[in-house]
Amino acid sequence: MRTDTEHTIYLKDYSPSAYTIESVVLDVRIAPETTRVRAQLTIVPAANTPRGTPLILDGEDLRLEDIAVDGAPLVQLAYAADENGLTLVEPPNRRFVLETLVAIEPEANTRLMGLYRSNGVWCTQCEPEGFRRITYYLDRPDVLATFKVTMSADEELAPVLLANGNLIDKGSLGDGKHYAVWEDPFPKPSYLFALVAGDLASISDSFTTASGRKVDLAIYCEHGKQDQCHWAMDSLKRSMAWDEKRFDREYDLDVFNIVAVSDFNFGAMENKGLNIFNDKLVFARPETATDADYENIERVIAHEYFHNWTGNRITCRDWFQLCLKEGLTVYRDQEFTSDERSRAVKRISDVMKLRSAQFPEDGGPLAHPARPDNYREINNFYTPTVYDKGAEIVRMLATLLGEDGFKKGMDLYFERHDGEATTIEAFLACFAEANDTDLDQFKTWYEQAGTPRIEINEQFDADAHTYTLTLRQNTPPTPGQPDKAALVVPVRFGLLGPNGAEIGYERVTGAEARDDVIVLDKPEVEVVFHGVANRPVPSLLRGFSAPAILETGLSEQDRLFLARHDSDAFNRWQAIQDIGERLVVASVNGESVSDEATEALTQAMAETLAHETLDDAFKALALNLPDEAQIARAIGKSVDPSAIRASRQSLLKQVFGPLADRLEAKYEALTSEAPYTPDAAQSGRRDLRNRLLSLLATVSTKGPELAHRQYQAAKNMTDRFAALAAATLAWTEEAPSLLAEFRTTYAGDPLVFDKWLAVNARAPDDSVVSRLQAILSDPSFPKNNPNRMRALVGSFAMANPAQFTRPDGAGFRFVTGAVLDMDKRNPQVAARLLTGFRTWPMLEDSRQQAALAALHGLRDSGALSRNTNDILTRILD
Ligand code: 0A1
Ligand code: ZN
Repeated sequence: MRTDTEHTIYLKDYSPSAYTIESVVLDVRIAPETTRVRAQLTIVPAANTPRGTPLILDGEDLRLEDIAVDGAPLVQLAYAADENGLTLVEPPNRRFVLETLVAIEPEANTRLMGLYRSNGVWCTQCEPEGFRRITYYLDRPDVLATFKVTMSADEELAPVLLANGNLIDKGSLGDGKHYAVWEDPFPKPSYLFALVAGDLASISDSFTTASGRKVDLAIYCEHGKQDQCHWAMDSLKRSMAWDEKRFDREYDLDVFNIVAVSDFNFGAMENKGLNIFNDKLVFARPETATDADYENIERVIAHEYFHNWTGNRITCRDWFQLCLKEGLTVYRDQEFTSDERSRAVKRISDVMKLRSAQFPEDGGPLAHPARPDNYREINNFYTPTVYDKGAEIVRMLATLLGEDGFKKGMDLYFERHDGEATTIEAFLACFAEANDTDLDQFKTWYEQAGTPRIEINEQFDADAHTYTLTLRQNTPPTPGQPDKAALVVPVRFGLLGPNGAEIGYERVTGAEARDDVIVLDKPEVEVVFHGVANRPVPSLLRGFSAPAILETGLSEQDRLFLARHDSDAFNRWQAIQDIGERLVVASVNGESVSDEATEALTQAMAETLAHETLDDAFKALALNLPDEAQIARAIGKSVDPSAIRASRQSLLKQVFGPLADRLEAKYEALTSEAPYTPDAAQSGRRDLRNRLLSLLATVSTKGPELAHRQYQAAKNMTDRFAALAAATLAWTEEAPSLLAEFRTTYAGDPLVFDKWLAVNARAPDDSVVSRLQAILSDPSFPKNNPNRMRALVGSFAMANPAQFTRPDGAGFRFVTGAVLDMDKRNPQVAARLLTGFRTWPMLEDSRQQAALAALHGLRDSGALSRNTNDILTRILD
């Protein structure tokens, strides 16, 4: 069905631009309804560009009002402007200045790409292809120019005027208007351009870099919200210090500004010196933000700041290289959180996220390599694969090369490519050279889609005192890639002796085993450990050392042993999850689950709960069964999400029911009167307490009452929302009234409204779809706001599998209906909501038919945007 090849762009077709732009001088006259942009581009033909090569500039939704070359107006035949851009038919064969004047309408811009207006504030989003909606340009990341921007606006409507770089001039223009001039000395691609104009409040602070440069920091927001910006500021300063300490990276401008806006398609954007944020990733105070919000803010502030070196100073040659900046920057923000909080807990949470978001993508119709080799719509490639698998690939490099080797590679990368737009090949070459090694095969991770499966066999020879591990890898086919090559898989391991301690061995033969890492780089490798007196229990893929699915064939006994003794916290958690997963899967498959098996798991959970040294946040993650989506992935085909839910709920009761008294006692013991702080220790304690509440709401008759009580008594949003979620997800009798109360209490706060929408969307009862439909159909529902739509529709499609996949199709139709409606205004967000369907081929037949009917209905409903059409076509392929 993949017939639409005319818009497909291929990596193999990359060629450098025939023209470059050295410098940009912009004059942006901001005014309600029509904003005018005068651009002076200093353009140079590349050395090998033949005379007379047309100059093709990108442009979208622009009205050209004036055009001149070196000050002389252009005659009609010398250029052509259409809906895709502007062509100069025969530009000068030397450096020249092209001047254009265009009119744009930010108020009508509901796509939120280019210059748009959010809550009265003019702001921009240019990555990946938004700059072309502001002026005609070579809108590609390998064209790097310096920018000088003069902005003017009505002083009352927009007292604050911000752009990239340093402020070099400002003043009054009379007539109630004023102006500001910003200059960014660092050459940058157009996607990093930003400006903001509006009536904003701010908080300010400063940071002195290691080399003594004082940087002025400010966070801008709507009036009255300043007190909610302090956590973001604190996170920024810690990020700046961390990047100096860990990667020797200092900030390079005199100012660093952050602006919070209410309408934003993604999380945040790393524009040079002027980061623009979705306000949900800035605002925090204990009464309205949860611990998870605080942690997210810290993470994303760090992420965008880290982009200054990995993304801005060194950028991407083309959009195929997106994970060069994103995978690496996610890796860096993960390391930051690990250093600031608990490394083990962070790793487990990241792997849970990878499995819930990236694995389904990698195993379904939307699978693509971390570096794709073709795309129709680049906006659809800001994916968990590019970001999170991209980070896993960098992490594997660090595992294979060791801390020092990895640092050497990073140092060389920063030194060699500063100021450039580069590629994955250039990045890998730095690590290969710095470590005198070959990474050619390793590169396959970037080029091959799909999650590898690793199968393990073991053999103990009591006479020879040898213990042999055989590791096999296999990556299933993905769209367009039927045959897969062997990857370089670092398998971190340990061998546990009878008392749970690591055993020693004399020597290893067979495959390469560096310290505690076996390198699985062929379809099959064998490792023989000599001098082993008793059969050890292997702990494999420690710390989740590769983004793979591990099949060990270990017995329940071995898994219980690991759950009790493994010194690797990740694998300890994994062992408990594996036991739970096997029990739920067996029960869904109608196999009998012995009392003994559930009792053993109950016992393991009891030990975890009572453990003296494991931290609270770890316990919160361990005291659970894998979620419904994880069970579905383990089953793999003909999935019936309702059956999974039923089995899982009943197993929760069997496993945790006998512990109800202990859960409750611990729940009470964790009560704290300490004033709220968002640090790891205190939030871990709340995590565990709220995890116990959620279990109690499901397995104990007292649970609903406890949830109700906690809801009323809560002194912060973490505890209040956790109580509401516990009641709603267990659909207790009080759930509807608590939901109603929450809605009224926080009526004025859009970010809390999102929490309410998201928890409503996850309710398990059969009326959920009609309730959601009613919410969405209310004329006052802010349908243009991406956060609201994602909270309601996205949460339903992604986090309520049993209701989304109802066999009557009502869940599917609710989502396609919302997508169709959203697509008219904001195609990027619509396309993303539609990815909720990415696992439909895994469903049992009647649900598959219902999903297909809804998808075909969408396809037949008229003209869809390129974004939505691209996702739809790939899903149906
Ligand atoms: N570079 C940003 C992500 C981003 C991408 C596209 C956007 O608008 C369409 C906005 C942000 C990041 O990684 O944070
Ligand atoms: Zn990023």
